Amino acid sequence: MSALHSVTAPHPALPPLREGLERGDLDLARIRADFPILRQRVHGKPLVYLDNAASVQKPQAVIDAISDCYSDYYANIHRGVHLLSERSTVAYEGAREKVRAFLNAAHVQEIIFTRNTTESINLVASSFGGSTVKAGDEILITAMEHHSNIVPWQMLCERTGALLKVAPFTDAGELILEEYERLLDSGRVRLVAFVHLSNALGTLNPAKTLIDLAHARGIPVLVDGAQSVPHLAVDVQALDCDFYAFSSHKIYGPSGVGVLYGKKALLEAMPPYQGGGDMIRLVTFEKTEYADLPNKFEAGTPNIAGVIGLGAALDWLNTIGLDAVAAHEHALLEYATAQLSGIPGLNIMGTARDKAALVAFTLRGIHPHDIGTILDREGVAIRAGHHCAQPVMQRYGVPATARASFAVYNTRDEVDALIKALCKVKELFA
Ligand code: C6P
Repeated sequence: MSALHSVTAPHPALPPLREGLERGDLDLARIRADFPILRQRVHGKPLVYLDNAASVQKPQAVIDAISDCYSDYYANIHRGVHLLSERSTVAYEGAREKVRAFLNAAHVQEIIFTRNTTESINLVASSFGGSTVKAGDEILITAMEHHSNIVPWQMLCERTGALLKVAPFTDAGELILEEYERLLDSGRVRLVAFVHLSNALGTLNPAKTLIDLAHARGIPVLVDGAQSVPHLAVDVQALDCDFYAFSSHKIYGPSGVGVLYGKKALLEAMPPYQGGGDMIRLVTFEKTEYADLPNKFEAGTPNIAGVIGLGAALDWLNTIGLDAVAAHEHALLEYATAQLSGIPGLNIMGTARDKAALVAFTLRGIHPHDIGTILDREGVAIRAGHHCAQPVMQRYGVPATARASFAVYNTRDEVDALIKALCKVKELFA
Protein backbone atom coordinates (compact mmCIF):
# COMPACT_ATOMS: atom_id res chain seq x y z
CA MET A 1 0.00 0.00 0.00
CA SER A 2 1.41 3.42 -0.91
CA ALA A 3 1.84 6.17 1.64
CA LEU A 4 -1.04 7.82 -0.13
CA HIS A 5 -3.58 5.63 1.56
CA SER A 6 -2.52 6.74 4.99
CA VAL A 7 -3.65 10.28 4.20
CA THR A 8 -6.58 9.58 2.08
CA ALA A 9 -8.72 6.72 3.21
CA PRO A 10 -10.91 5.70 0.26
CA HIS A 11 -14.63 6.34 0.47
CA PRO A 12 -15.98 2.86 -0.15
CA ALA A 13 -19.67 3.54 -0.22
CA LEU A 14 -20.31 7.17 -1.02
CA PRO A 15 -23.27 7.41 -3.39
CA PRO A 16 -23.13 9.99 -6.20
CA LEU A 17 -24.53 13.39 -5.33
CA ARG A 18 -27.04 15.40 -7.27
CA GLU A 19 -25.51 18.10 -9.50
CA GLY A 20 -24.48 21.13 -7.48
CA LEU A 21 -24.88 19.49 -4.11
CA GLU A 22 -22.11 18.51 -1.80
CA ARG A 23 -21.67 16.93 1.61
CA GLY A 24 -20.95 19.41 4.37
CA ASP A 25 -22.42 22.81 5.03
CA LEU A 26 -21.50 24.68 1.87
CA ASP A 27 -24.19 25.73 -0.54
CA LEU A 28 -22.15 24.87 -3.61
CA ALA A 29 -24.84 25.88 -6.07
CA ARG A 30 -24.89 29.37 -4.57
CA ILE A 31 -21.11 29.62 -4.45
CA ARG A 32 -20.80 28.50 -8.08
CA ALA A 33 -23.43 31.03 -9.14
CA ASP A 34 -21.01 33.75 -7.99
CA PHE A 35 -18.55 32.75 -10.76
CA PRO A 36 -19.79 33.75 -14.23
CA ILE A 37 -16.86 32.05 -15.96
CA LEU A 38 -17.88 28.64 -14.63
CA ARG A 39 -21.13 28.71 -16.63
CA GLN A 40 -19.42 28.21 -19.97
CA ARG A 41 -18.81 25.12 -22.04
CA VAL A 42 -15.37 24.24 -23.38
CA HIS A 43 -15.14 22.17 -26.58
CA GLY A 44 -18.86 21.56 -26.16
CA LYS A 45 -18.47 20.18 -22.61
CA PRO A 46 -19.24 21.88 -19.28
CA LEU A 47 -16.11 23.57 -17.99
CA VAL A 48 -14.47 21.65 -15.13
CA TYR A 49 -11.84 24.05 -13.83
CA LEU A 50 -9.18 22.21 -11.83
CA ASP A 51 -6.24 24.54 -12.42
CA ASN A 52 -6.83 26.62 -9.32
CA ALA A 53 -3.29 26.40 -7.98
CA ALA A 54 -2.10 28.26 -11.08
CA SER A 55 -4.79 30.91 -10.72
CA VAL A 56 -8.27 30.78 -9.33
CA GLN A 57 -11.43 32.19 -10.97
CA LYS A 58 -13.04 35.42 -9.73
CA PRO A 59 -16.43 35.90 -8.09
CA GLN A 60 -18.80 38.57 -9.39
CA ALA A 61 -18.19 40.65 -6.24
CA VAL A 62 -14.53 41.06 -7.23
CA ILE A 63 -15.34 41.83 -10.86
CA ASP A 64 -17.88 44.42 -9.66
CA ALA A 65 -15.47 46.00 -7.17
CA ILE A 66 -12.88 46.56 -9.91
CA SER A 67 -15.48 47.78 -12.37
CA ASP A 68 -17.02 50.12 -9.76
CA CYS A 69 -13.61 51.56 -8.98
CA TYR A 70 -12.98 52.43 -12.62
CA SER A 71 -16.52 53.61 -13.34
CA ASP A 72 -17.26 55.53 -10.12
CA TYR A 73 -14.26 56.88 -8.26
CA TYR A 74 -10.92 55.99 -9.87
CA ALA A 75 -8.01 58.43 -9.44
CA ASN A 76 -4.42 58.22 -8.28
CA ILE A 77 -4.02 57.74 -4.54
CA HIS A 78 -2.20 59.57 -1.72
CA ARG A 79 -1.58 62.57 -3.97
CA GLY A 80 -4.75 64.36 -4.94
CA VAL A 81 -6.68 66.98 -3.06
CA HIS A 82 -9.82 66.16 -5.00
CA LEU A 83 -12.75 63.94 -4.08
CA LEU A 84 -11.99 61.05 -6.43
CA SER A 85 -8.43 60.76 -5.20
CA GLU A 86 -9.68 60.82 -1.64
CA ARG A 87 -12.22 58.07 -2.36
CA SER A 88 -9.65 55.90 -4.15
CA THR A 89 -7.19 56.38 -1.29
CA VAL A 90 -9.80 55.39 1.29
CA ALA A 91 -10.72 52.25 -0.70
CA TYR A 92 -7.07 51.31 -1.27
CA GLU A 93 -6.10 51.78 2.38
CA GLY A 94 -9.33 50.02 3.40
CA ALA A 95 -8.12 46.97 1.46
CA ARG A 96 -4.85 47.09 3.38
CA GLU A 97 -6.80 46.93 6.63
CA LYS A 98 -8.77 43.95 5.25
CA VAL A 99 -5.51 42.13 4.51
CA ARG A 100 -4.24 42.97 8.00
CA ALA A 101 -7.36 41.51 9.58
CA PHE A 102 -7.24 38.49 7.26
CA LEU A 103 -3.69 37.61 8.36
CA ASN A 104 -4.25 38.88 11.92
CA ALA A 105 -1.20 41.11 11.60
CA ALA A 106 -0.65 43.42 14.56
CA HIS A 107 -0.25 46.63 12.53
CA VAL A 108 -1.62 47.80 9.21
CA GLN A 109 1.84 49.19 8.35
CA GLU A 110 3.07 45.60 8.23
CA ILE A 111 1.13 44.98 5.01
CA ILE A 112 3.03 45.91 1.84
CA PHE A 113 1.39 45.65 -1.58
CA THR A 114 3.55 44.23 -4.35
CA ARG A 115 2.83 42.69 -7.77
CA ASN A 116 2.74 39.05 -6.61
CA THR A 117 4.38 36.48 -4.32
CA THR A 118 7.46 36.53 -6.53
CA GLU A 119 7.97 40.25 -6.02
CA SER A 120 7.30 39.96 -2.29
CA ILE A 121 10.11 37.41 -1.96
CA ASN A 122 12.41 39.44 -4.19
CA LEU A 123 11.75 42.46 -1.98
CA VAL A 124 12.94 40.58 1.10
CA ALA A 125 15.92 39.03 -0.71
CA SER A 126 16.97 42.39 -2.06
CA SER A 127 16.28 44.63 0.94
CA PHE A 128 16.65 42.41 4.02
CA GLY A 129 19.11 40.04 2.34
CA GLY A 130 21.11 42.81 0.69
CA SER A 131 21.53 44.68 3.97
CA THR A 132 22.21 41.78 6.36
CA VAL A 133 23.72 38.85 4.44
CA LYS A 134 27.49 38.63 4.00
CA ALA A 135 29.95 36.26 2.34
CA GLY A 136 29.98 32.88 4.10
CA ASP A 137 26.46 33.32 5.52
CA GLU A 138 23.78 30.78 4.62
CA ILE A 139 20.17 30.99 3.41
CA LEU A 140 18.19 27.85 4.18
CA ILE A 141 15.31 26.78 1.93
CA THR A 142 13.69 23.39 1.31
CA ALA A 143 13.89 21.03 -1.66
CA MET A 144 10.20 21.55 -2.44
CA GLU A 145 10.32 25.27 -3.22
CA HIS A 146 8.76 27.02 -6.19
CA HIS A 147 11.35 28.80 -8.36
CA SER A 148 10.15 32.07 -6.80
CA ASN A 149 11.59 30.92 -3.49
CA ILE A 150 14.85 29.63 -4.98
CA VAL A 151 16.06 32.04 -7.64
CA PRO A 152 15.92 35.30 -5.59
CA TRP A 153 18.07 33.62 -2.92
CA GLN A 154 20.51 32.30 -5.52
CA MET A 155 20.81 35.81 -6.92
CA LEU A 156 21.43 37.14 -3.39
CA CYS A 157 24.09 34.46 -2.86
CA GLU A 158 25.77 35.41 -6.15
CA ARG A 159 25.85 39.06 -5.10
CA THR A 160 27.09 38.49 -1.56
CA GLY A 161 29.08 35.25 -1.56
CA ALA A 162 26.54 33.61 0.76
CA LEU A 163 25.56 29.94 0.33
CA LEU A 164 22.18 28.41 -0.41
CA LYS A 165 21.39 25.36 1.74
CA VAL A 166 18.51 23.02 1.00
CA ALA A 167 16.57 20.88 3.49
CA PRO A 168 15.53 17.57 1.87
CA PHE A 169 12.19 15.74 1.96
CA THR A 170 11.14 12.10 1.98
CA ASP A 171 9.69 10.09 -0.93
CA ALA A 172 6.25 10.89 0.44
CA GLY A 173 7.04 14.61 0.19
CA GLU A 174 7.51 15.36 3.89
CA LEU A 175 10.30 17.58 5.08
CA ILE A 176 12.97 15.68 7.07
CA LEU A 177 12.95 17.62 10.33
CA GLU A 178 16.23 16.19 11.65
CA GLU A 179 17.99 17.35 8.47
CA TYR A 180 16.33 20.76 8.74
CA GLU A 181 17.57 21.10 12.32
CA ARG A 182 21.04 19.89 11.39
CA LEU A 183 21.25 22.56 8.67
CA LEU A 184 19.96 25.21 11.09
CA ASP A 185 22.73 24.31 13.50
CA SER A 186 25.59 25.45 11.23
CA GLY A 187 25.63 28.79 13.06
CA ARG A 188 25.75 30.60 9.72
CA VAL A 189 22.09 30.60 8.65
CA ARG A 190 20.83 34.20 8.35
CA LEU A 191 17.36 33.46 6.99
CA VAL A 192 15.04 30.49 6.49
CA ALA A 193 12.54 30.61 3.61
CA PHE A 194 10.07 27.78 3.10
CA VAL A 195 6.84 27.05 1.30
CA HIS A 196 3.76 26.66 3.50
CA LEU A 197 1.83 24.50 0.99
CA SER A 198 3.78 22.97 -1.88
CA ASN A 199 2.34 23.66 -5.33
CA ALA A 200 4.00 20.55 -6.77
CA LEU A 201 3.22 18.02 -4.03
CA GLY A 202 0.37 19.43 -2.00
CA THR A 203 2.44 18.98 1.17
CA LEU A 204 1.37 21.18 4.03
CA ASN A 205 4.54 21.96 5.93
CA PRO A 206 4.52 22.21 9.76
CA ALA A 207 5.03 25.95 9.61
CA LYS A 208 4.86 26.68 13.33
CA THR A 209 7.40 23.97 14.16
CA LEU A 210 9.79 25.12 11.42
CA ILE A 211 9.52 28.73 12.58
CA ASP A 212 10.02 27.86 16.26
CA LEU A 213 13.09 25.77 15.46
CA ALA A 214 14.61 28.66 13.49
CA HIS A 215 13.70 31.26 16.13
CA ALA A 216 15.25 29.12 18.86
CA ARG A 217 18.51 29.82 17.03
CA GLY A 218 17.72 33.50 16.44
CA ILE A 219 17.07 33.02 12.70
CA PRO A 220 14.25 34.97 10.99
CA VAL A 221 11.81 33.14 8.71
CA LEU A 222 9.99 33.96 5.48
CA VAL A 223 6.98 31.83 4.58
CA ASP A 224 5.89 31.48 0.95
CA GLY A 225 2.13 31.44 1.41
CA ALA A 226 1.17 31.59 -2.29
CA GLN A 227 -0.73 28.31 -2.12
CA SER A 228 -1.76 28.25 1.53
CA VAL A 229 -3.80 31.43 2.03
CA PRO A 230 -6.74 30.34 -0.17
CA HIS A 231 -7.09 27.04 1.67
CA LEU A 232 -6.44 27.53 5.38
CA ALA A 233 -6.71 30.29 7.94
CA VAL A 234 -3.33 31.95 8.46
CA ASP A 235 -2.53 33.92 11.61
CA VAL A 236 0.86 35.55 11.27
CA GLN A 237 1.02 36.44 14.97
CA ALA A 238 0.27 32.87 16.05
CA LEU A 239 2.80 31.54 13.53
CA ASP A 240 5.25 34.27 14.61
CA CYS A 241 6.77 34.30 11.10
CA ASP A 242 8.89 37.31 10.21
CA PHE A 243 7.68 37.58 6.60
CA TYR A 244 4.70 36.04 4.82
CA ALA A 245 4.17 36.38 1.06
CA PHE A 246 1.14 35.68 -1.11
CA SER A 247 -0.58 36.59 -4.39
CA SER A 248 -4.06 38.05 -4.85
CA HIS A 249 -4.79 36.00 -7.99
CA LYS A 250 -4.68 32.72 -6.08
CA ILE A 251 -7.17 33.91 -3.47
CA TYR A 252 -10.06 34.99 -5.73
CA GLY A 253 -8.63 38.46 -6.32
CA PRO A 254 -7.20 39.94 -9.52
CA SER A 255 -3.73 39.26 -10.88
CA GLY A 256 -1.07 41.96 -10.60
CA VAL A 257 -1.31 42.33 -6.81
CA GLY A 258 0.75 40.61 -4.14
CA VAL A 259 1.17 40.98 -0.41
CA LEU A 260 4.21 41.00 1.79
CA TYR A 261 3.59 40.84 5.51
CA GLY A 262 6.66 41.73 7.54
CA LYS A 263 7.17 42.39 11.23
CA LYS A 264 7.22 46.14 11.77
CA ALA A 265 10.62 46.29 13.46
CA LEU A 266 12.23 44.35 10.61
CA LEU A 267 10.55 46.39 7.88
CA GLU A 268 11.51 49.62 9.62
CA ALA A 269 15.15 48.58 9.72
CA MET A 270 15.21 47.51 6.06
CA PRO A 271 16.26 49.86 3.23
CA PRO A 272 13.73 50.58 0.44
CA TYR A 273 13.43 48.03 -2.35
CA GLN A 274 12.75 50.50 -5.17
CA GLY A 275 13.03 54.29 -5.33
CA GLY A 276 10.51 56.69 -6.83
CA GLY A 277 7.31 58.54 -6.09
CA ASP A 278 5.18 57.88 -3.00
CA MET A 279 8.02 56.27 -1.01
CA ILE A 280 9.65 59.53 0.05
CA ARG A 281 9.16 62.27 2.63
CA LEU A 282 11.64 64.77 1.17
CA VAL A 283 13.83 64.71 -1.93
CA THR A 284 16.72 67.02 -2.70
CA PHE A 285 19.58 66.34 -5.13
CA GLU A 286 21.81 65.73 -2.15
CA LYS A 287 19.67 63.19 -0.37
CA THR A 288 16.24 61.62 0.10
CA GLU A 289 14.31 61.03 3.30
CA TYR A 290 12.13 57.98 2.95
CA ALA A 291 8.47 57.76 3.88
CA ASP A 292 7.27 55.69 6.83
CA LEU A 293 5.84 52.18 6.46
CA PRO A 294 4.17 50.95 4.38
CA ASN A 295 4.81 53.62 1.72
CA LYS A 296 8.58 53.17 1.97
CA PHE A 297 8.14 49.88 0.11
CA GLU A 298 5.49 50.98 -2.37
CA ALA A 299 7.30 53.15 -4.92
CA GLY A 300 5.26 54.45 -7.85
CA THR A 301 1.56 54.21 -8.64
CA PRO A 302 0.33 50.82 -7.45
CA ASN A 303 -2.38 48.57 -8.91
CA ILE A 304 -5.12 50.63 -7.24
CA ALA A 305 -8.19 48.84 -8.61
CA GLY A 306 -6.42 45.48 -8.18
CA VAL A 307 -5.77 46.09 -4.49
CA ILE A 308 -9.41 47.13 -4.03
CA GLY A 309 -10.38 43.92 -5.87
CA LEU A 310 -8.26 41.90 -3.45
CA GLY A 311 -10.13 43.53 -0.56
CA ALA A 312 -13.42 42.48 -2.18
CA ALA A 313 -12.08 38.93 -2.62
CA LEU A 314 -11.27 38.69 1.09
CA ASP A 315 -14.74 40.01 1.98
CA TRP A 316 -16.25 37.37 -0.30
CA LEU A 317 -14.11 34.58 1.17
CA ASN A 318 -14.98 35.70 4.71
CA THR A 319 -18.67 35.19 3.96
CA ILE A 320 -17.88 31.48 3.55
CA GLY A 321 -15.11 31.21 6.12
CA LEU A 322 -11.79 29.47 5.63
CA ASP A 323 -12.62 26.64 8.02
CA ALA A 324 -15.59 25.67 5.84
CA VAL A 325 -13.44 26.07 2.71
CA ALA A 326 -10.74 23.83 4.17
CA ALA A 327 -13.24 21.14 5.21
CA HIS A 328 -14.88 21.09 1.78
CA GLU A 329 -11.59 20.99 -0.11
CA HIS A 330 -10.19 18.32 2.16
CA ALA A 331 -13.19 16.09 1.43
CA LEU A 332 -12.70 16.71 -2.29
CA LEU A 333 -9.00 15.89 -2.06
CA GLU A 334 -9.73 12.65 -0.23
CA TYR A 335 -12.37 11.70 -2.76
CA ALA A 336 -10.14 12.56 -5.74
CA THR A 337 -7.18 10.71 -4.26
CA ALA A 338 -9.23 7.60 -3.66
CA GLN A 339 -10.67 7.69 -7.18
CA LEU A 340 -7.32 8.36 -8.84
CA SER A 341 -5.70 5.56 -6.85
CA GLY A 342 -8.07 3.14 -8.56
CA ILE A 343 -6.70 3.92 -12.04
CA PRO A 344 -4.07 1.34 -13.05
CA GLY A 345 -0.71 2.91 -13.97
CA LEU A 346 -1.51 6.18 -12.20
CA ASN A 347 1.07 7.30 -9.68
CA ILE A 348 0.42 10.11 -7.25
CA MET A 349 3.43 12.30 -6.51
CA GLY A 350 3.20 13.74 -3.02
CA THR A 351 1.63 11.52 -0.40
CA ALA A 352 2.41 13.47 2.76
CA ARG A 353 0.17 12.95 5.79
CA ASP A 354 -0.71 16.64 5.77
CA LYS A 355 -1.85 17.60 2.31
CA ALA A 356 -4.23 20.17 0.89
CA ALA A 357 -5.97 21.33 -2.23
CA LEU A 358 -4.15 19.52 -5.01
CA VAL A 359 -3.06 16.18 -6.37
CA ALA A 360 -0.17 15.70 -8.82
CA PHE A 361 0.21 12.51 -10.77
CA THR A 362 1.74 10.68 -13.72
CA LEU A 363 0.17 8.01 -15.92
CA ARG A 364 2.50 5.26 -17.03
CA GLY A 365 3.59 5.69 -20.67
CA ILE A 366 1.70 8.96 -21.24
CA HIS A 367 3.30 12.39 -21.14
CA PRO A 368 1.54 14.81 -18.77
CA HIS A 369 1.14 17.32 -21.62
CA ASP A 370 -0.81 14.71 -23.60
CA ILE A 371 -2.96 14.08 -20.53
CA GLY A 372 -3.64 17.81 -20.18
CA THR A 373 -4.45 18.23 -23.88
CA ILE A 374 -6.90 15.33 -23.98
CA LEU A 375 -8.54 16.39 -20.72
CA ASP A 376 -9.03 19.84 -22.22
CA ARG A 377 -11.02 18.31 -25.09
CA GLU A 378 -13.26 16.84 -22.39
CA GLY A 379 -13.73 20.26 -20.80
CA VAL A 380 -11.40 19.50 -17.88
CA ALA A 381 -8.71 22.13 -17.23
CA ILE A 382 -5.68 20.93 -15.29
CA ARG A 383 -2.03 21.96 -15.36
CA ALA A 384 0.72 19.79 -16.86
CA GLY A 385 4.39 20.64 -16.54
CA HIS A 386 7.07 21.17 -13.93
CA HIS A 387 4.92 23.70 -12.06
CA CYS A 388 7.92 26.04 -11.68
CA ALA A 389 9.37 23.52 -9.25
CA GLN A 390 11.97 21.78 -11.40
CA PRO A 391 14.04 20.55 -8.42
CA VAL A 392 10.96 18.64 -7.22
CA MET A 393 10.68 16.95 -10.64
CA GLN A 394 14.40 16.17 -10.51
CA ARG A 395 13.94 14.65 -7.03
CA TYR A 396 11.48 12.12 -8.48
CA GLY A 397 13.22 11.74 -11.86
CA VAL A 398 10.24 12.92 -13.92
CA PRO A 399 10.13 15.81 -16.41
CA ALA A 400 6.61 16.85 -15.47
CA THR A 401 3.38 15.85 -13.77
CA ALA A 402 -0.31 16.43 -14.33
CA ARG A 403 -1.93 18.38 -11.50
CA ALA A 404 -5.56 18.80 -10.51
CA SER A 405 -6.04 21.56 -7.96
CA PHE A 406 -9.19 22.52 -6.12
CA ALA A 407 -11.03 25.66 -5.11
CA VAL A 408 -14.07 26.13 -2.95
CA TYR A 409 -16.41 25.98 -5.98
CA ASN A 410 -15.32 22.51 -7.13
CA THR A 411 -17.65 19.55 -6.69
CA ARG A 412 -17.46 15.79 -6.47
CA ASP A 413 -19.19 15.66 -9.85
CA GLU A 414 -16.22 17.50 -11.27
CA VAL A 415 -13.83 14.98 -9.75
CA ASP A 416 -15.93 12.29 -11.41
CA ALA A 417 -15.58 14.17 -14.72
CA LEU A 418 -11.81 14.22 -14.24
CA ILE A 419 -11.72 10.47 -13.61
CA LYS A 420 -13.94 9.77 -16.61
CA ALA A 421 -11.73 11.91 -18.84
CA LEU A 422 -8.60 10.17 -17.54
CA CYS A 423 -10.14 6.82 -18.46
CA LYS A 424 -10.59 8.22 -21.98
CA VAL A 425 -6.90 9.21 -22.05
CA LYS A 426 -6.00 5.64 -21.13
CA GLU A 427 -8.28 4.24 -23.82
CA LEU A 428 -6.72 6.48 -26.47
CA PHE A 429 -3.22 5.40 -25.51
CA ALA A 430 -4.07 1.72 -25.02
N1 C6P B 1 2.53 28.83 -8.64
C1 C6P B 1 1.39 27.18 -10.00
O1 C6P B 1 0.75 26.83 -11.00
P1 C6P B 1 3.25 34.37 -8.43
O2 C6P B 1 3.49 33.90 -9.84
O3 C6P B 1 4.31 35.32 -7.99
O4 C6P B 1 1.87 34.84 -8.20
O5 C6P B 1 3.38 33.07 -7.51
C2 C6P B 1 4.58 32.37 -7.49
C3 C6P B 1 4.48 31.18 -6.61
C4 C6P B 1 5.24 31.15 -5.45
N2 C6P B 1 5.17 30.12 -4.60
C5 C6P B 1 4.36 29.08 -4.83
C6 C6P B 1 4.29 27.96 -3.84
C7 C6P B 1 3.57 29.04 -5.99
O6 C6P B 1 2.77 28.00 -6.21
C8 C6P B 1 3.65 30.12 -6.90
C9 C6P B 1 2.86 30.09 -8.18
C10 C6P B 1 1.68 28.65 -9.80
O7 C6P B 1 1.79 26.38 -9.18
C11 C6P B 1 2.26 29.26 -11.05
S1 C6P B 1 3.82 28.61 -11.48
